[in-house]
Amino acid sequence: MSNFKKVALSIAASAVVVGMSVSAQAVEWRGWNIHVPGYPNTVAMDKFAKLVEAKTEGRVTLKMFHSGVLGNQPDAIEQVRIGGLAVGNFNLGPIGPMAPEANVVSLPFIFKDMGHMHRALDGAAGDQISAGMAKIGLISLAWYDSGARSFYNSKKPIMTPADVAGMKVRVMNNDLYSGMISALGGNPSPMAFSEVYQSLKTGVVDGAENNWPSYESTGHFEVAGYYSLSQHLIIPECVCVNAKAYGDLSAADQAAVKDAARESAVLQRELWDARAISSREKVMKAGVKFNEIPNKEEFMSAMEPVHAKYLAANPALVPLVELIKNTK
Ligand code: BDP
Repeated sequence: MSNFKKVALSIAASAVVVGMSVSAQAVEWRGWNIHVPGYPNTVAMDKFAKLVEAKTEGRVTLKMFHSGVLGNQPDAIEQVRIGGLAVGNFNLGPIGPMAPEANVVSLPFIFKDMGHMHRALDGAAGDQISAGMAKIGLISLAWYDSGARSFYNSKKPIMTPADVAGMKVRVMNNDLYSGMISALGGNPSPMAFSEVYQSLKTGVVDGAENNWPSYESTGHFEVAGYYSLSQHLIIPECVCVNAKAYGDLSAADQAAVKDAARESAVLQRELWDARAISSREKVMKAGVKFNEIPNKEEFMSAMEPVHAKYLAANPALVPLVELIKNTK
């Protein structure tokens, strides 16, 4: 054997030894979260981090980065997919364009209410959605709540679809949301969450759509004071982990991490319900003009073409959509 080969072999052998000792050491994960301190997801993700460390007896530690400091959501999803980051609390909205099964939750009005969404996600439909996410490298360990999204704007109360016509409305990055605004005759403007406040304030957009807690925590209510209860989207969120980082753990540690996520989700849902009420109270006290939608069916039928177009382009998803609609 040449000297060169001997050296190469011994380097390879020591690399194996180093590799083994590394895997026996603690794994340090970094986690992304878009929300500010005190938000239900932030508190729950911190609890997740604590539980991960406790339940794996320190073999896995998780350092959470909140307030979107590690970047916008589409980029963070990509990072968790490729392993630049291990963990993220993601809304399924911006995951949808990459994972077709996960995109069905972004069809307007697909869920009747939060209970329907929970039953679907906790059942067979949730399993199919998780499997679709796993195909793109995201393991969904648990589902978090994100309430129902409604329209808000700086101009006027929205009562009928015609009121949205001509309005410039910010949406999350997903063609389904752009299609939804266009179907109402509005002009969709996909943009990062962090840019919405300034865009509303300067009139770059007239409105946006979100749940009560995000409308309040971002201060959007200060610059877009009409909130109209359309509840057109009920989008679940995940505690997602990079598939390889998760796959590299022992079976026992995988179970521990999953347990930790599920326990954090129980807390998140409790905190969510409380925050939805307190956020609503806070913005109402601040003078937000709130209205119910007299006839939601008008919005449902105006948005129906979004479903039809999507399913015509993705016929393989028809059974999943049916499964969700038929979940009692
Ligand atoms: C919030 C979600 C967050 C999204 C945000 C948005 O929790 O993940 O980034 O909406 O509208 O409700 O971008």
